Amino acid sequence: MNFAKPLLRTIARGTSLLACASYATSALAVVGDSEGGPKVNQLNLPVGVTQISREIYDLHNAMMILCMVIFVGVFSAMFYSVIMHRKSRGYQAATWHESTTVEIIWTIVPFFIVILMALPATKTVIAMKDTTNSDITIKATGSQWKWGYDYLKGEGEGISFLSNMATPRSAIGDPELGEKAAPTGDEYLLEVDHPVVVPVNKKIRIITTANDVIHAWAVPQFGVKQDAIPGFVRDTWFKAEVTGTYRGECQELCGKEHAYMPIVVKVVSPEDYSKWVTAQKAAMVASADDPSKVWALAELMARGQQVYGNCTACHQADGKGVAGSYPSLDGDAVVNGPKNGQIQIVLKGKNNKMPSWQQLSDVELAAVITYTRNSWGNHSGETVQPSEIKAARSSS
Ligand code: HEC
Ligand SMILES: [Cu+2]
Repeated sequence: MNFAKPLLRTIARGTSLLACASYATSALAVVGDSEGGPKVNQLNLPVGVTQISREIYDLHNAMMILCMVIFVGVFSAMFYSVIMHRKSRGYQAATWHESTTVEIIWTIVPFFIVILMALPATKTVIAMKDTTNSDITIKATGSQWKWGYDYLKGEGEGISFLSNMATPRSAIGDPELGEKAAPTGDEYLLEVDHPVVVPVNKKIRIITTANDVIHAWAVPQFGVKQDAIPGFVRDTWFKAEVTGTYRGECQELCGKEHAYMPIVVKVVSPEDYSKWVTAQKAAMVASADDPSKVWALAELMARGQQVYGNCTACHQADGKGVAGSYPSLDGDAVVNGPKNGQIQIVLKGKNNKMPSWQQLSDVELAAVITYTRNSWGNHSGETVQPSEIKAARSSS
């Protein structure tokens, strides 16, 4: 069906242009297209930047056209018969039944149509499932409501980080409190603090799994969508052919903040990728932790300030939170109360609103808790040591 592709794309683009033109005058909350994400008034699938995504796009269009042709054919015949051969024109109903010829035709024709659709689709589905010979393997772990990434194989092996949505919660607004959303820009709800970085033109295998409920890792521009299931390991792959930033979202309803766990993948040149790997490795060495070490308050504070980046979206950098939605940690009774109360909340979460942070290491948790207990108006002066986090983990 190669001859049809340019034609189909032209038709598809024309349709979305038409739609854009007719909506251009209405006021939109998000002004422009998001870079590597959805476009304003986008109607069709993105063509994408991988072989697979282009194949999906072409299959989708080809099948839509095939369906349209059948639709028009069947309904034309039906309406023609109903209108032209109506009783008031003096037509007599035919009385024949059980025509073997007709029955054979209406079995054979759909059979060939199905084969016509199944052959190219099967070819693409098999290619999508072929995760062999990958250059880099990355594990993506879904949890309520963020992604964790571990580079398991290939250049960058050993790198691991959490990826949180970077849009501040205060910009989302709480409809229950009568608040309106105030979009921060074209990347609203599609921006993260730590994007996945991969080299261009390399086969990247993504292994998906989850900590709590089923999530799904999906990036439309790559033609990739794979469920992330707790206790199971699934995989998918992509080979991006164009450098740039590409965006996706969790695509399996996973709870209250399902909409707030975006996926951002930066595709860079091989040289830039090597630079990024070197920088990440250096940062990991710098923050490599000796779990039995007793940390000084100043050390924990410095480390805790970095880790607190995970918390600013809700509790804000000044610790004041968002009235009505996210409690202020500044002057908070829990933060200024007994250590263990706070350790339990940060470790396990609270009321399904405050997420669990069990994925952070003992040192990171000790540091961030110490940080909140000694910042803004809080001056406990005491440290929380990694050993205390370890004890709290094993006692639960
Ligand atoms: C997704 C938004 C969100 C993020 C991110 C978040 N929190 Fe919370 N946090 C909450 C909410 C909501 C509550 C209140 C839960 C309740 O009381 O029902 C809360 C409560 C708390 C409390 C208890 C306060 C109290 O008075 O009960 C502490 C301590 C806390 N968070 C610390 C942290 C730390 C440390 C981080 C970062 C590692 C963090 N939070 C990240 C939403 C968040
Ligand atoms: Cu999810």
